[in-house]
Amino acid sequence: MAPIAATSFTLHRVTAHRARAAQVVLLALVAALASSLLGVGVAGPGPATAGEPPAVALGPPASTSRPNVLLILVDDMREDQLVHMPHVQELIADQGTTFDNAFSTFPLCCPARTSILTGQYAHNHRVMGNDAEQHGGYYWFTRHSDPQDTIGTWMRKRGYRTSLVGKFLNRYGDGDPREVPPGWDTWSVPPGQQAYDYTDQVWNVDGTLRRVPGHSTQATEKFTARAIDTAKPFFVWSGYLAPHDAWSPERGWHQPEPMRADRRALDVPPTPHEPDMSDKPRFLRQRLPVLQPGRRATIRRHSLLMAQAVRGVDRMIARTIGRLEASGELDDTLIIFASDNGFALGEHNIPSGKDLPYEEVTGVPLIMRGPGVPIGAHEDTLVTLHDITATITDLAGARAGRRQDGVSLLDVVADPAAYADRAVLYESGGIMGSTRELGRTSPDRRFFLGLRTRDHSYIQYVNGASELYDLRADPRQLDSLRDPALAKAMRSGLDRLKNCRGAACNRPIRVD
Ligand SMILES: [Ca+2]
Ligand SMILES: [Ca+2]
Repeated sequence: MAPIAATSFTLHRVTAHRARAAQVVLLALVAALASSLLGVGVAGPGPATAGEPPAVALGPPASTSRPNVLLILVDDMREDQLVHMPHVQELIADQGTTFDNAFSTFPLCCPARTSILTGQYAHNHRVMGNDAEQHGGYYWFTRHSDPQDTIGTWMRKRGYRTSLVGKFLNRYGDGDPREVPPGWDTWSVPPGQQAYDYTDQVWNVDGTLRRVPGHSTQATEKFTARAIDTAKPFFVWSGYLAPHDAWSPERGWHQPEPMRADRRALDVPPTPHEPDMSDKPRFLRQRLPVLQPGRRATIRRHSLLMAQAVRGVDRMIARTIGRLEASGELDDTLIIFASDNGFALGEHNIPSGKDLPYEEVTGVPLIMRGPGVPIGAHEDTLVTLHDITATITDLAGARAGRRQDGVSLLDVVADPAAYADRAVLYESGGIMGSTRELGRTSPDRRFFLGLRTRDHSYIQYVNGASELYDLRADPRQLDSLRDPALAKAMRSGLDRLKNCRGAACNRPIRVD
């Protein structure tokens, strides 16, 4: 199929979305009229009393005022760790839509978070790592991108009360720990290394430093409670540290610290390993010797601590949703739950890590509920973290100052067929610190590029090595293929996306 021209593609999407929005508004008007005529309250759309039931049960209609937005972002959580979140499943997934193919396109904290902040791929927002040496971190963002031009400033201009809570961009606060970046009405963020301390963190609360006793997960929920306790409409970005590794002045870096209440047995899978690495590029084979049983036991312990840390976040999210219900705002709030990147726990003999082109690392949980969102649905279209940005501005009617590389997830769920041949670009600043093995410095700080289509994954390293997987036959990526024709087709798709901007990032790419 030939690529659809950008203009008609855009028009089609906008039309579908507007038509659905109009339908939702109409439903709301009918409900309001019925309630005034009958003198009874009508809660939500309810079951259809006459005519044909809708094909898809949608979340509550949007009220006449703008809906609230709550983005809950966890750190380093894998998609398969959702099994440890019963409340998120019941209160968000069962009441909304789960995106089964959601990707962090630069699966490392700072580039991924900046993608949500800006709605752009890393090559457009220019944050390529967590630290200045990697061309990344908060101060790289303020110097080389525009800190006045983010989802915070756009939503604030649109009349939203904006709050950022918890983990922000890496290295933020290393300079002035009292700084409050533009765009945020309330600011509750642990600066510098405090971001990684699970207990008794120092927080910057609206420009004042305060030590907050207790666990980081609990503190994040408390500051989230403060942020949502406001006149509507609000936009709250609530970032949990869990289940990321921990840091403390006494112990340095170590495995995550769950809350005491969650330190109990949980069912975590045995650590995988890859006995035959002969299909992998040589520099990876050398770096990743087959994991021995003792090492695998340590990784399983890490996996358990992450699962316990995730459970704590789950309990806190239930608390937050309870607060929204009590204030009467739950039905009028778009809630998005996501992780900034996935995490390897033994796959391909990687002991632990991110910034890698494998499914466990690029794949992230992404779930959404709220006005107009299909209830209890699963969507398998390929979507990205920067689609979250386009979704929020779409729902709010806010104007993004930057060209958006993503698409609104509301458009995706309204018309998935329009996105059936969408592909996703992977880009990365390093692979487990292996830039030396890769042999040379990449001027744009991208040490691998990749293309993820529905069925295939193709990775190209700057040293010329590549990997190619058929995900239908080999979902665990154990056997990289030598298929020159397929590799050529994937490379051509990759060439179309690797420097894309705006709508060009979302044109169909078909590889057979
Ligand atoms: Ca992360
Ligand atoms: Ca293999």
